[in-house]
Order: sequence, then C-alpha cells, then structure tokens
Amino acid sequence: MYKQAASFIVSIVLTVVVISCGAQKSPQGKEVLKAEPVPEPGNPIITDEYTADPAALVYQDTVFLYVGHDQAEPGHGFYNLREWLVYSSTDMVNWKEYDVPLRAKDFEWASGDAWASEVIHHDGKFYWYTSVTHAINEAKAIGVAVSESPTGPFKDARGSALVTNDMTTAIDITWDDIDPTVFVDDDGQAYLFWGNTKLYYSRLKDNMIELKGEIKTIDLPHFTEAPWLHKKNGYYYLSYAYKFPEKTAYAMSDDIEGPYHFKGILNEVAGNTNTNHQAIIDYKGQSYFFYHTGALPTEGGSYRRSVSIDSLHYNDDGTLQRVQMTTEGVGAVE
Ligand code: FUB
Repeated sequence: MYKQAASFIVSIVLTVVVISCGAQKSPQGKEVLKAEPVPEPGNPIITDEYTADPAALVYQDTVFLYVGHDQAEPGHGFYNLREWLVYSSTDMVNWKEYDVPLRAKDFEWASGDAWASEVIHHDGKFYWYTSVTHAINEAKAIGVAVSESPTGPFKDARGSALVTNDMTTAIDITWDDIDPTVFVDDDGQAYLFWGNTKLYYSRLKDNMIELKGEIKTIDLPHFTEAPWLHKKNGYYYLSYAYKFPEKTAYAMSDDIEGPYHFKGILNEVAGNTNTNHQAIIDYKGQSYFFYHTGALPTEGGSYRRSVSIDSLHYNDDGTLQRVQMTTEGVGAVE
C-alpha cells in the first residue's frame, strides 16, 4: 500500500518535472528531457546583442544606458561598431531596448567607428558626445549629437567635429581624441574630458556644442583611455582605464581641474577582454558600476563585449571600495 502510494507520488512529480523542462523525442524516438532556457537576472545584462563602452544617465527616475554595438564577426581581430544602442530601466534588472538612436554615419564628416560616448541632459536637451573616425584624415575625432528625448533620434548638432586631431598636440598619435565624458558642475559650467594615452579636458560653452578656452591635460598614472568623471559629497572622481590589458583605476580631487590624487585600482581586468570601460551612477539610493566583459557565451571576447553592472561602495573618507565583479549582478530596486 505504502509502496503503491509512493510510486504514484514519484510518477506525479516526474510528470511535473517533464512538463516544466519540456519533453522532446531523441533521434531514436525515446523521450528525453531538455531544459527550457529560463531568463535570469544577472551579468551580462544584455544577452541578445554584444554591447560595449557603457554610459549611464539618470533622468526622471529612469536609468538610460547608452552602449556601442559590437558588431565584429567571430574571429575578427578588431573593433567593428557602426552604431550606438540605448536601453532604459526603472529597476536595474529589466532593460527595454529602443530603435537605434544614432549611427556613426549620422555624422556626415565621419567615416565610421561608433566608439565610446556619453550622454548628458542640459537645459531641456540631451547631448551625446561620441568618438568616431574623421573621414578627412582617418584620425579619431569627437562629435556631438542632440535630441529632445533621451532615446532619440539624435542628430549631429554641429555638422562638424567638436574635437579634431590637430587640436590636441600633447601626443603625436591619431587615436588620442576618443572616449569623451561630460560633466556639468554645480555652478552650471560644463566640462568635457577625453583622451587616449593623454587625458585632455576643456570647458564647454553654454550651447554645449563648442569648446570654451584652451584644451588642457591632466597627468594620471598609466592613463590609457575611458575617463569617467563624477562628483559625490564634494569630491570629484576621475576613473579611467589603467595600463593594458586594462584595469580601472581612479583619482580624487576637491577641484574639477585638479590636482587629482591617485587612489588605486577600482576594478580588475574584466573577464575575456583586454579593454575595460566604466560608468558610475547613483540610483534610488544605491551606487552602481557599469563595465563590459567578454563573458557572453559562446563568442564573447575583446571585440564582442557585453555590459555588466555591479554595486559600488564608498568608504567613510570618500574613497571607493574595489568592485567585486559577479555573474549574479545587482538585484531589482524599487
Ligand atoms: O569600443 C572601442 C574602444 O574600446 C573604446 O573607445 C575604448 O574605451 C575601448 O573600450
């Protein structure tokens, strides 16, 4: 009796398991179990596209995430990014994708390369500072696009590059004008920082589409690229890609123009990619660190990257705790 009841319960349980896993026939006609893929929150956060160089913006209680679309074929040994993508979230776990908001070719003077970028909201408009290749000399240059909406469509705000290679002479390479980060200080003055090997910065005019005054440099130990400027509790933080393969390091100052004091490594070399590119925001009372890795199966790598998010923690003296990269990622926030 007990045996019969037990075997009945086991068969019910097995039936439920078979239904929930999905029963399929093997080539020999036998029933085999195949697990249905269950979408789980975690890193990388976007799994249907390769995404790189995250920039995040909090606007009206929503996080907007701007990324480059890594479009290199498997095995291709260099970057192929032709467009940027935009996503939004109100809980840091569910991300909604929109129509492609901007392509490198939308800058008619550019030949391509939708490299790292950042978007800011200022005086009712959204300004998107981008790295592209200039068609005239194939050197990298910085463009700026504008939109009335955080999700676009964006259009070239100037019809010409904001920064070209001849304007930056601290180093004689053609790829030093990349990776813009933009920041509007409490007094309303906007600044643009950018660079590769040399870190440049300049003020922006009130119209946000012209530089104001001279281009200056800041020396940071082993600066490679990917500067990100943010401010918290009166401190300015300049985080950046350090050495190569890249870790993320950071420096702090109480003046936006420095001097900046080096504070050490913030994030390790990210898994399976030689670049590292971060964005830092506060949202709903928590601090977040966006970065990319080459972790997306099965063809992820240095030219097929994916954006991840983990928590960022501050010490009482304002310094940052080293980021712990996880596959679980961050939980949903209300
Ligand atoms: O995605 C192309 C380039 O790789 C970016 O501009 C750099 O920051 C590095 O991530």
